Amino acid sequence: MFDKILIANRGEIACRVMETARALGAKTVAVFSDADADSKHVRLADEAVYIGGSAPADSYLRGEAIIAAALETNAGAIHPGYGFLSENPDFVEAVEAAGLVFIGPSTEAIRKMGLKDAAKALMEEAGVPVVPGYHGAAQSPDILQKAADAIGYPVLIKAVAGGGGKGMRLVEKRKDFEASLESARSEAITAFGNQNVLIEKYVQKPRHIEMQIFGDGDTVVHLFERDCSLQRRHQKVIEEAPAPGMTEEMREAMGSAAVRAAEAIGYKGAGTVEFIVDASDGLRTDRFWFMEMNTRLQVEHPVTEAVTDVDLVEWQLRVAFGESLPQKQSELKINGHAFEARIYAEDVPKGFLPATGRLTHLTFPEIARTDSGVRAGDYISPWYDPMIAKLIVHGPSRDAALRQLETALRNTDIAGTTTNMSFLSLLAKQSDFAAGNVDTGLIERHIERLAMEPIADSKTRTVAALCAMGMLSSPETKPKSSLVMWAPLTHSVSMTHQKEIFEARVTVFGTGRYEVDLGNVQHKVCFAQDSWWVDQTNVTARMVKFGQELTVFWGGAFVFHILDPLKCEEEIDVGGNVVSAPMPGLVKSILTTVGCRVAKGDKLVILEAMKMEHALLAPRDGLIESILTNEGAQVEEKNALIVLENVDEDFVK
Ligand code: MV4
Repeated sequence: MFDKILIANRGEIACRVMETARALGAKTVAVFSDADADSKHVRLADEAVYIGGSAPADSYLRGEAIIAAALETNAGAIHPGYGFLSENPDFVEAVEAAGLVFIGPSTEAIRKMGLKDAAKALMEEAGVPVVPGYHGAAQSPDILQKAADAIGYPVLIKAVAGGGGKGMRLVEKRKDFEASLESARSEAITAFGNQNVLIEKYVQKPRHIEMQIFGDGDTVVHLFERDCSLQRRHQKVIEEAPAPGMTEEMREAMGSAAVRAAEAIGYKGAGTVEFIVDASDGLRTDRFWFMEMNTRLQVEHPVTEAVTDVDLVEWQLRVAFGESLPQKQSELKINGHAFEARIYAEDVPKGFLPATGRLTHLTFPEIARTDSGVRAGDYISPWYDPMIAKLIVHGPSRDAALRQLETALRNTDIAGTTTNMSFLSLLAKQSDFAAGNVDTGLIERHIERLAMEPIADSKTRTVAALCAMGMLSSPETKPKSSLVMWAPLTHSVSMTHQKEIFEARVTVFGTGRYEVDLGNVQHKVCFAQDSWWVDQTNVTARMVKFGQELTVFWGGAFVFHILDPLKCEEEIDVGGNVVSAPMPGLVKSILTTVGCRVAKGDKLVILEAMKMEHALLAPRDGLIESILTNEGAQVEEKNALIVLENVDEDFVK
C-alpha cells in the first residue's frame, strides 16, 4: 500500500477517504484553505498543508499548489475526492508528470467522457444504448432544426460540454426551436466556452438510475445500481440501492451496458454510468439510455457500499497501487436495501437558499452511518457546498430501510443553522416515494407540501416556555424544588417562533407541577413516574439552548427566540431604518455614501449570493447615517448593512 496519500479535497469526502487510508496503513496529508483552517478534515489528517484563500480558485482548484504539497510531504499519491479537480484531465496529467499516482482514471478516459457528443458516439460504437437523437459535428441552425423535426417533438437541446442541466432546453413545438437553440447556445458559451449542442428525443417522467462500475485497467465489474431520481433542480436529495422495481433481467442489461461503456475506454478506478430510464411502463430492457459517465467516486457511493459490503475507497487505493480487482463479478451480491439522505444547511421555504451559521449542536443517531465533514461548534461558511452530513441506513428490505431512514432523521439534532431536515422527513414519508413510485419530477410535483416549515403546536410551545424559564431541560431531569408558600406564583416569558410573537404565563403550583397559559390554550405540566407530561402526553422532547435561541426537537426541530423585553423594543424601533442582508452573500458594491440623501427604491447595495446579484433598495426616503459594511465583505443573513437617518421634514425641498 502507499505509505502516504494526499487528499485534494475538503469536508466529508476528505474525511471519508482518510478513514479508509488509515485503516489500510497509509498516512494522510490534508490540504486546506483559510476558511478550513480549523476543520475536521485537517484534524483527522496526519499532516496538513495550507494552500491558499477561501475561494476554491485560490486553493482547492490550484493543481500546482496541491502537487507541490504532495511533493513536499512525500506523499506518493493524490486522491481527488469528488468535485474540484476530480475530473480535470490536465490535473491528472500534471500529477503524473510530477511522478505521483493519481487515484482515479487516466487522462484519456476522462477526456473521452468529457464531451457529450463524442461520448455518445463512442457508446453507440460500444453497443451501449443512447437516447435517439442527433450528435453530429455540423452545427448550423438549419441542420439542427431538420434533425429536431426528424426526431419529433418534444426534443431536448443539450450543450455538449454541459452538466447539471446547464445549457439544456426543452422544445415542445417546432416554432420554438430556433429561439431555444439560441438561448441554449448563449448559456453554453458563457458557462463552458463551447457552444456546440446535441438534440435528443425528450423522455417524459424519466428515472435516473446509475450503475457503479469498477475497473483495474484490465477487467471491469459493476456493483449494481443506485436510483437517484429524487432530485431537485439537478441536486440529488435521497438516493437508494437497489432501484425500486428492478428486475434481474433489467439489472443484467444495465450492468453489462455499463461494463461495456467502461471497457470501451479501458477504465481504471471507480466510475458511474448514468442512465435515463423511461419507467412509464415498468422497467424494460429496451427503455434505458446512456446519459453520461462520471469518472470519479460519487457523493452517493455509500448506498452501494451498504448493500455490497465493499469499501469503494479501499478498492480505489488498491487498484491505484497496482493490485487487480479484489472481487469478481460472480462474487458480488446485493444484500438488503439502503438509503442516503443529504442534510444541507439551507432554507427550504425560501427556495432552498443556502444557509450559513455555527453548528451550536450536532448529534446523529447510532442506527445510521453518518458521513460528515463538520463537528459541533464548526461554522458552515458561504464558500463551499453547505452539506452538513449524509445519513446512510441499511435494512433487510426497502420498507425496513425506509423506517430506519425516518427514525434516523427524527433522531438527528442540529441547531445553529437552518437545515433541510423537515423537508427530508416529509419526503421520507411521501406516499409515492414510500411505494417506490419515483421519477425525477416527484419532488417538484409535491414541492408545496414538502417545503412547508412545520409550526410548533401548543404542547411544543409549552415545553419551550418551561425550558426558557429554566424549569425543564430534558425529558429525564427531575424538577427543581419550588416552594409555594401562600399563593401560586406566575411568571411569563415572550418568545418568537416562525416570526410570530407569543407569550406564555407559567403558574407554579408546586415542585414539578405547572400550568402554562398560552392565551388561547392552557396545558397542565407535571413530573410523574420519572418523566414529564404535558396533559396526557409524555414529553420526549430534546432541548438545546444557545444564548436567546432555543431549539426543541420533538418530531421536528422547532426554533424559538426568547425575547428580552428591553432589547425587543430597541429592535422594533430601528427596524425601519436598517437595510440588512436578506441572505448570506458577498457585498459586490455600495452605491451610496454617508450623508447622501436617498429616495425610496434607490439601489444602495449590490449583494452577490448564489451566483446572482441582488439589489438592496432604500426602504423609504432618507439620509444615509452610516454604512456598516464594505465592498468585498462577506455578510450573513440579517446583518445590518446600511442605517438611514430620518429626513427632517423642513429640510426637504
Ligand atoms: C434528459 C431528460 C429527458 N430526456 N434527456 C438532466 C441533466 C442532464 N444530465 C440530463 N438531464 C435530463 N436529460 C432526455 N433525452 C431529462 C433530464 C432530466 C433529469 C435527468 C436525471 C435526473 C434528473 C433530471 C431532472 C430533469 C431533467
